[in-house]
Amino acid sequence: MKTKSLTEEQMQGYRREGYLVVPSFFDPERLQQVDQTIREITRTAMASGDYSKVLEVEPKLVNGEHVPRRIYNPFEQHEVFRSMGADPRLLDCVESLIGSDFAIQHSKLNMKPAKVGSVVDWHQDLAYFPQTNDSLVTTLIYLDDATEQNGCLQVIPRHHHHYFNHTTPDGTFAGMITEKLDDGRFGKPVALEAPAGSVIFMHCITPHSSLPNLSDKARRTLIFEYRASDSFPIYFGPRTVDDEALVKQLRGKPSPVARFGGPPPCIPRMPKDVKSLYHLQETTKAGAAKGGKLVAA
Ligand SMILES: O=C(O)CCC(=O)C(=O)O
Repeated sequence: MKTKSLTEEQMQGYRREGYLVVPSFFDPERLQQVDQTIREITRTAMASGDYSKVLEVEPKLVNGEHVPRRIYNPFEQHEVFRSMGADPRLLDCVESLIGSDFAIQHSKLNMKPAKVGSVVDWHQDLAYFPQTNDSLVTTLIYLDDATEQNGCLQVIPRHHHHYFNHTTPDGTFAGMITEKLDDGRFGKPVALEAPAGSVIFMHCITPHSSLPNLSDKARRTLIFEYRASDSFPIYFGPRTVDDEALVKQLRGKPSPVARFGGPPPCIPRMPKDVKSLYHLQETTKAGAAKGGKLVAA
């Protein structure tokens, strides 16, 4: 099989813009396997009576039924997802971006089901989990054709060297950017439309979001996060310990030393009992709707 690591031009584009789209990276047969696996996992979880360890559902019902919005930790849950997250061609590309020693630290599958798929508000991933440096890349694999209509990913290019504010006025972590982004100061968001099988390589500080899916087509995205071996988590509570239990070295060696780099990391003061990004962002917006402020006056 032909190796498909990144070209110099693609790497430069990633460094400059903070993201890179590689269209149709995975072929339809591979996507078919993933589709089958998602159906099996969903069916089994929903039939079990307690799906909450495996997946999270949309707040809105579809035809009176719960529909999943996220499958947790797919890399842990099934060999088909593991083989995708450890695919040698994908890892070659990751290696082009963060070097030859790296681990996978997190995975998730966002389902964005037709009609009800939840919004994801603007945020920067590294604001959720501070690290000693910013040599982390997220790969987002579109499992369906993604368009603006079904809520494709949007990014704000060239803003991966600084953090936006993610706190409410009392300093609590909001899980979303609380500064005004739409007044032209930061440029226009770019909607990343691409066919099923495409991969987006996104820097861990790139601001991104996606609109709700009001169309009649799902927009599922399988997400893997990789980090250089010398990027270590900064402890900010028991959540760090839980997250670290999932980290697996995929290439090269673990590092005996931490490297410091990137903008000074923000330390998120997490509210209690946060279940997911969706849950936290919804809680923040509900607080603002009740009269709380999102942004300091
Ligand atoms: O699925 C999406 O549209 C965005 C994914 C994302 O940013 C997240 O889950 O952290």
